[in-house]
Amino acid sequence: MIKVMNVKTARTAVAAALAAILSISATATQSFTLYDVVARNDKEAQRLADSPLTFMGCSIVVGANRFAVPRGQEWQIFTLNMPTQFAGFYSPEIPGPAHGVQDGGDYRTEYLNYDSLIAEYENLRAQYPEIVERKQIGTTIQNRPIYAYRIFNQEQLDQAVPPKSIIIGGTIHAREWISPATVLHITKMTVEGLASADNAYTNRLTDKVGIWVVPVQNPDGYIYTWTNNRLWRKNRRLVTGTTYGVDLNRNWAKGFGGQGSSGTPSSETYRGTAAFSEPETAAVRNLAQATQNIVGWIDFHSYGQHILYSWSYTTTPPVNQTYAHACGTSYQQAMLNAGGALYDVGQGSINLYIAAGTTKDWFYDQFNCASYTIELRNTSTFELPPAFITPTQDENWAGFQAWVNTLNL
Ligand code: 0X9
Ligand code: ZN
Repeated sequence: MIKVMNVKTARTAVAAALAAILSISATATQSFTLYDVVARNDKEAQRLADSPLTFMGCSIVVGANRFAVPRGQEWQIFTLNMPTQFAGFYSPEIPGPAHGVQDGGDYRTEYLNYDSLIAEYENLRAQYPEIVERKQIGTTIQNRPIYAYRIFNQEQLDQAVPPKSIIIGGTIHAREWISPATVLHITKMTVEGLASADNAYTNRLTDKVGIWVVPVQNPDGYIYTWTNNRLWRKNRRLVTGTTYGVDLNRNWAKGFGGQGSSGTPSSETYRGTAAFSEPETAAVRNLAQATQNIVGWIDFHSYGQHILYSWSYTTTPPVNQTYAHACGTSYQQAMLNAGGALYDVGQGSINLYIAAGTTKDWFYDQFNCASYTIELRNTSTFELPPAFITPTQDENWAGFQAWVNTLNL
């Protein structure tokens, strides 16, 4: 039985209508009809993965799969010619561009829009200029800057041997809003800790390793989830006539084109025309290639509560499995010790599904480093209720420190 992944969103006409509504009111809801579609064999499961429909689950299986179809476009389900069952209605809220910390929100209890997120990083940089540095690493399809922030200790600059580096990335998938929220918390706590605390973690950062943070790898997509379609996943490249988006987590060179990615532009897992065809993935690749001694990479996603190491593109185990599992387990155990949730630890292709062209396989392949995808809370939805922002941030802050302290440096 194959497990494949897919997901999709509303169509251009709906998006345009919503954009018109949004110019009048800040908050709007979208209307979807839910259907369970039964794939009777691997071929039908693959057809679902290649379809333009929005998949509500984590992995497409032979059996029932729940899809959200924009209201009025239910015909799309019936053209599949597979057994289907109506499963209700779904109306996610899209807050509109003005919402966020700029109107008094708190990143611990509310999701921040793109400008508010970047404002948090800029405030941190203004407050701690000797610890935080910004670099523009690229420009998106829609011409927005992509930023990386370097957290380092001045003492590192005096060392003869350049320090080692960790890179962490958020928001490669637009709708996974808990990702930037968690990356921001880890960044803030790290910077504040470096400025004032003295413990195993801050000592490691002082003596041995610096961190680069790319809070939003997919700014265009993230903004689109705030203005047009809460369930958008990909970037915003216009691929053909009315079809948008490349899945930025299928666009990396290791295993590019293989199982768990799609060559169909409308698919939620459309890989693009070539590895690094997208400016967003090329930007993070360029940062990595310009960085000395990469020892770790974490790409923060949701949902599912998994700590996943390579390989993703194949079920063959990685050579560094013992080490990758040990570092993952230290992250996991620290979360539990901090009163957090249980995340499983394992190989991505086995604990989740096979996915070719992902970030963590490229980082592992290039740098032989401790490389992970972390699927944050919860186990059922991309729309994690705001009440779970703080607990997710707290457990991952504990996990992240333990992980850094476990790395072979
Ligand atoms: O499919 C993805 O890109 C990731 N899951 S998500 O629901 N956030 O889209 C997982 C990629 C990690 N690796 C493996 N599945 N092996
Ligand atoms: Zn994701």
